[in-house]
Amino acid sequence: MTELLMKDFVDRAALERLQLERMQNTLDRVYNNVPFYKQAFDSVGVKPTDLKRLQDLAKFPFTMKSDLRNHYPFGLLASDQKDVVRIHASSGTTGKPTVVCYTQDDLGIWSETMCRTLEAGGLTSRDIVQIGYGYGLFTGGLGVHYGAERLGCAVIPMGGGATEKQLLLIKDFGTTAVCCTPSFFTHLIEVAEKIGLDFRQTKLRVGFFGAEPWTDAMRTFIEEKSGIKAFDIFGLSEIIGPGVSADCEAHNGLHVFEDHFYPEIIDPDTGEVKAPGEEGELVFTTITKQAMPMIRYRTRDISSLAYEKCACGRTLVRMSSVKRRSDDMLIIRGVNLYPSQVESVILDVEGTEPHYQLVVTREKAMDELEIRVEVTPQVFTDEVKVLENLRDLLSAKVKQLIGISAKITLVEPGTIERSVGKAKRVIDLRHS
Ligand code: DLL
Repeated sequence: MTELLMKDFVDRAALERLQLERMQNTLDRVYNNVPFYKQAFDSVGVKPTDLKRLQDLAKFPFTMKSDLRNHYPFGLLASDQKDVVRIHASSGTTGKPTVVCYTQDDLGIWSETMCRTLEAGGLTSRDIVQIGYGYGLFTGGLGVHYGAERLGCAVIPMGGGATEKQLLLIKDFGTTAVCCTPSFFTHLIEVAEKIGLDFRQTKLRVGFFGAEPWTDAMRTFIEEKSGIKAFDIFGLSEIIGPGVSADCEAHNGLHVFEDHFYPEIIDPDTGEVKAPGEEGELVFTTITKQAMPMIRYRTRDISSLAYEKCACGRTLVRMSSVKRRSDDMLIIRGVNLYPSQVESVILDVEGTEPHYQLVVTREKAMDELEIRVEVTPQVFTDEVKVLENLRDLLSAKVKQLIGISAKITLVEPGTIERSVGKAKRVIDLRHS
């Protein structure tokens, strides 16, 4: 076991002492260095010294994405500008990007937690890791890259896209691990089939998939089609990038690297902290980051926390995999719906492909949902009756499991646009 990996198996009492000390230091630093935090703490009458126990964090105010935007680009810096060595940004849906900064120490933390992420999926310095996340302002590419290098792997900095070249390198370079979005990997599977490349005949054995929600049904699809083991990796730019939490071989939630990132689950409406096991919005406080620490950052991601020891032996808390965000919920004729629910239904039915899109329109004040689903080439060339039966079956399942009537449109393989990064599953035309 490497020295880094040992950090995943620490005694919880010792971990909590370390967290408290680090949290106290962080609160003190931001209060004294960042006017935004001083004002936010003062406005609710709390001081860093009010944090006597970890639970006292609940007294402190939340930080939101809008706070980063309002202090664009560098207003939340807690370090001297000269100590910043890297800047990333995540593109918001509207307007200015959210900017995040790193000191040299922050990059060290990041490569450490990404290294632990890859170790949790069984990688060692013998592995050849192909990075299919985008490089650039997005944190995916460089974040995973540094972690893999820290582990001593041979890193192939492919970046996103270039599907056929990705496949060529997997075959010729003997890539053992691939890192990309799950939706892009389904595209790699598809093109591999087309050009007659069988992953089982290559050295590829594991994939680290994240940056977007994906279901257990998708994991099964990926593992069965490609023969590799699929691990879920989670993170967000504001907290560090990828490397906030990681799946282990038990696949029973993602271990949060709690010695750096302190998680809470809150009720998104009241802001109250919820008990372990209860579902709610995930909130993180960074307790070691220097350049841009985040205090109680609201992620909008829905999850729950489990503190029981994992079958893998890790003592770090597990967060349930993020299947939805509070802001990707569609309300259609009063029914709440998440794209991931549709994904589970589709992948449960024989003859479909994991390429789908939800199109929402409004006609005469009535919301209409169309679910476009690709079918397999075999089904597509079958008789019309087969297609009709499949459409009726999907429609009935959506009605039964999600409680909504939707128009199902079965489309030819390859019709829905493939993503190289995060998939765009929803086209909402109601407000355009
Ligand atoms: O997506 C960081 C990342 C890169 C994570 C590569 C994993 C792999 P952002 O662009 O800031 O950062 O987007 C963060 O993506 O709040 C979630 O909503 C979503 N997300 C990230 N990982 C997962 C995952 C990167 N494993 C936002 N499952 C987060 C579900 C995920 N959602």
